[in-house]
Amino acid sequence: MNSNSEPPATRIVFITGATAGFGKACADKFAAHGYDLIINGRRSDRLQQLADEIEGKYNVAVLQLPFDVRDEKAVSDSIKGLPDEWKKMDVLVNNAGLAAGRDYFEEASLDDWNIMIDTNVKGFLYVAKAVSELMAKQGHGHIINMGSIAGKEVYEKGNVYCATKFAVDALSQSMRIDLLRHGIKVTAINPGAAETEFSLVRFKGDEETAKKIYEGLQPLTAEDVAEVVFYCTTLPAHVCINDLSITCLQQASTIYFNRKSG
Ligand code: NDP
Ligand code: 8X3
Repeated sequence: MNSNSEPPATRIVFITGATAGFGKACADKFAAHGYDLIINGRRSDRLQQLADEIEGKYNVAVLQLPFDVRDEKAVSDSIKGLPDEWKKMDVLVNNAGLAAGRDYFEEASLDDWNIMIDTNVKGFLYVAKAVSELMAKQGHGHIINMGSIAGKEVYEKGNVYCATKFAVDALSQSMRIDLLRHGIKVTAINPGAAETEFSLVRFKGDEETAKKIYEGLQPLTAEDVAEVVFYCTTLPAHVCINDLSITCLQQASTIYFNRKSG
């Protein structure tokens, strides 16, 4: 843990997967609205860069919490080891995740399946569990889980990635029920195609294949998703958006697109 900032006096958001894409855009959005940030990701250099950028732009405190969400002990030690002031989290954006590969079921790689299950389900749970313990003690909080439209309907070659996002959907519902007595809001956000580093990661650095996913589309941007995530936190205390799907105008489902040529 890199505790390089003064303890916060304002609202705190903890964002996993803040080194790129949705998480990074959420960091900027929440900071712009005066939140102090706890930012996570595996790439420490990017966390440092983001912290410098945000602290240069906004008058907020940023705490870097680099860990791999798949490492149960690192997750637990990092969150339990937070200074007391930083444990008073108002919002968790449980966002770290990835797709690895897009292959027919019988041809897919077990390594790809393991990394997705370990990150999107087990890592997701390690973070959610540790943070919900803190929020239950303080009697309030808002957990925003990053699902996907892939967690609402499966598509060809989506197999295990879709299954992990169906798990996020089921767990969001379960968490909402189990955390009800603590006054904790649980929101699942389910984006469709958004141009981030997601496809580059999924296709293991193959830029051409990654680009094809967005061909003929004006896809969602990370900032579009951050806008929606932030909006969900602005509603009155008694109002909770439970589940929200968001696509670009040219996408109607995981497989129906209105792509423009040329
Ligand atoms: P990016 O690849 O741009 O960002 C992913 C983030 O997750 C990075 O900050 C990465 O950080 C972090 N991450 C990945 N694995 C781990 C890990 N083991 N431990 C800690 N952090 C990790 O993708 P997006 O921003 O698009 O994706 C964010 C979430 O949104 C994912 O859960 C994804 O499934 C979901 N999603 C994406 C959609 C899209 O089309 N882009 C649509 C719907 C949902 P680092 O590598 O530094 O660890
Ligand atoms: C990412 C969206 O449709 O590529 O979750 O699976 S999709």
